[in-house]
Amino acid sequence: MTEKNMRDFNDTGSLAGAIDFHLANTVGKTPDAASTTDWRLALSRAVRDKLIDPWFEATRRTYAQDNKRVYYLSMEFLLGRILQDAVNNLGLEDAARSALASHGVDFADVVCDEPDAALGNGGLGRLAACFLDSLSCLGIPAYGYGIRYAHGLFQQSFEDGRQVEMAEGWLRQQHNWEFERAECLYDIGFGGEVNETGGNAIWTPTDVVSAQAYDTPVPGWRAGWTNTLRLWSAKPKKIFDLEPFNRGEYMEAAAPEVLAETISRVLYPDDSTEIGKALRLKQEYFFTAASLQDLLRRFLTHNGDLRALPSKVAIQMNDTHPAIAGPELIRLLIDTHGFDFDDAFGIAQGTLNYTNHTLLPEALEAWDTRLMADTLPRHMQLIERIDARLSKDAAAAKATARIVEDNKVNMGTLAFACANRVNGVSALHTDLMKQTVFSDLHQVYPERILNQTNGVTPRRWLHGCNRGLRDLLNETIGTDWVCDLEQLEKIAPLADDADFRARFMQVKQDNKQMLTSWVKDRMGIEISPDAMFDVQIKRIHEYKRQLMNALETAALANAIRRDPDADWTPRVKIFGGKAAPAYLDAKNIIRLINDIAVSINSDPVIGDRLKVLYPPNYNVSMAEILIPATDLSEQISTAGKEASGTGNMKFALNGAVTVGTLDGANVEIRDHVGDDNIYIFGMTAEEVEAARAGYDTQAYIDQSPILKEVIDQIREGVYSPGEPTRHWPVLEKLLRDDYFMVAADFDAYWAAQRQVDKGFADKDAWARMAVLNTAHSGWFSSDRTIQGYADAIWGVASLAGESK
Ligand code: D6G
Repeated sequence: MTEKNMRDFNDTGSLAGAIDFHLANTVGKTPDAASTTDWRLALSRAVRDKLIDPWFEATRRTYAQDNKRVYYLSMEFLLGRILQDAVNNLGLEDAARSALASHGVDFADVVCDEPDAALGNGGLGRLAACFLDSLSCLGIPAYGYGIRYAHGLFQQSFEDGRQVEMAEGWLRQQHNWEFERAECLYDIGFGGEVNETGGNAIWTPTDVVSAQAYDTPVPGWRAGWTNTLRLWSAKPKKIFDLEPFNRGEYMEAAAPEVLAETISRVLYPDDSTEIGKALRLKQEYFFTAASLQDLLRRFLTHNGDLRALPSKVAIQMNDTHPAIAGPELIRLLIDTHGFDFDDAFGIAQGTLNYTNHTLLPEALEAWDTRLMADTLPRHMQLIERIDARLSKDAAAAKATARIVEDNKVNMGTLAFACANRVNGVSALHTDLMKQTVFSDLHQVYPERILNQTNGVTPRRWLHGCNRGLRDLLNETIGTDWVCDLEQLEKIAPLADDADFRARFMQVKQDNKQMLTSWVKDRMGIEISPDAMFDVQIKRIHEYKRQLMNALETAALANAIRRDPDADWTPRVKIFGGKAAPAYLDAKNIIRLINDIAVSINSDPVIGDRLKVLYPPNYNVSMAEILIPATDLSEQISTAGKEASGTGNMKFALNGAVTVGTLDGANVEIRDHVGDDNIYIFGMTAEEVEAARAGYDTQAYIDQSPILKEVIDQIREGVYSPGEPTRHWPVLEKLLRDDYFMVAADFDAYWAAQRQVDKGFADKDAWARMAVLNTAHSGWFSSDRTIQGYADAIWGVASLAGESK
């Protein structure tokens, strides 16, 4: 960044002038007529202006150096709000606050007016957003490539405790962070047939749509480097059928447009659950094919020989959603650039890498061969060739891995076969990949799998969302921690300093007070900020075991009712999360939680000893309010099922103590924060698998009077008095198929929670644990993760410090 830019960033006057300018010239309003949204649009444009010079500079330097670039292909980028993050990164908060205040406008109101960019379902999409931030912070030349969904993740409300979904419409307002690239258009074909002419395959698709780029600058810290997020929007090749329109057949005239735009219309709201829809396959191919055409075009502007592609380009496939990149890149190399299959395969494999995010069998993508052949006939041919190649290698290694099996194309196997490196997202998950789902492939290619434990960006997840802790850290250890999170270790010795502990816990208390007001405003429920705030926020899924938490909550209420005068540690239990609309078992759990909440919150005998909240429509912005105010972080998935988790890291970073199983990155959180500063319970991944044979839910329930009482109450309709059978489906599922072993782990969970009660009651000891959780969380920065990818997978270097 030039000195002039630096001056601009610190110059309140210049930002205030820019806001006034944009309010008049971009929004078209005078200050007295401007709404909160108008001010937001004006501020956003003024802030975006500040990104332009550093963005151009980074682009120029990347071209000039012609080093290797990274392309991160992800079906999801769960960005959340952009304005506050940009303001933070640029160091413009004070300037923005005072510029708006001079017009009597509150900065916080303006920031909160922005709809979340919810182009993702949960952890995978949020991880991609954290990675973009870290790539820019580290100055690694990179593009994020994804889909510009017109409708992001659905909005959730509750009606009588039931989840109701509504379409989300973030683009109905002006979205002024992006630049439309009308000229950046690629043809994407579907269907049709393949003909061989003179040894060449010619694919003639029946349907062709255009992919159009929209670019959003992604600034790193203080805009020292700025990358691009390029999202593709589907447009019709032929805008309009004039002939039917003239006949008065307006629907028919609009049909091509509607059909094409359907491809980027809606984010699929599934998360770790089976999907298999034709449209989803089209979405996957649409954004992957556009991205590959775009990056090859860019490569070829400076390089003549595509054999050099692996030395200039690293493509990361975020899960299997872009796994069609293997066959597509091979297709482009053979059919457009004249390579033979073996060379094309070598180039593609040298360029592509694959991150696996789940071992849950139902979430591993597999497409019917018929659907694949109908949608992408040329790719199906190439998949067969890749499979033949794999099976040869497998035979040599005495393994049996295949891509095409039982009329399905296994996308995980395809991605693996086409990748240079394959990584898991926590140490445990990577080990399990080698032992289970990919054991065969690991035998064939023993060097290919490696681990890169996930991380979170400290800019959003501490600096941005927890002002109190940010200020305390800045004052205590300086500001370097923002881009070097291991610096947090410096506060570890202060866990023994009573004054520091008091200040640390005062920050927590202030955050809890803010959450208390938020809850009162949003839900009309009074809670005490002195209670323990116990939070489980994530997608609702059986493996994450919100049900176990709900059952424990009901059991705790029973215990309180029996002996209200005992020395209870008051708790506020907070749930947050959405269920995939078609995932009925998860939706049943949501309704049960809501009914349990009503029963507990309305019981005067329980009073402030226990409250249960389930604020609807959990999203990134809600997480930013909840996490800094949390005392206890619930990370209670069945061991072996949560690949990593990233919420767990955000909580620990913000001084929450974890109650959790030895699953995903919880294992590494324990290693870093130490056994004394985390509550671990339950079966290990090995014990879970050992317990499968002869597993008997009823036997576990019979052994646990505490659990049994709650199960009986649910059966009797205690939580749904108007409709006693309402929650029977939850019980029926639990008794028939407790695959995620809620019953087996319940007693251990209950016991751990009683230890937590005792721990929280000892204010000093708890404060120590809280401080040490923050102090030892530095390793969970996504900067560390991205540096790991850069070194071990991509072989790329930072350009941020390079001379121009
Ligand atoms: C991004 C950044 C901008 C650049 C544009 C096109 O929007 O500075 O001009 O991409 O870059 P290429 O796609 O041609 O590399």
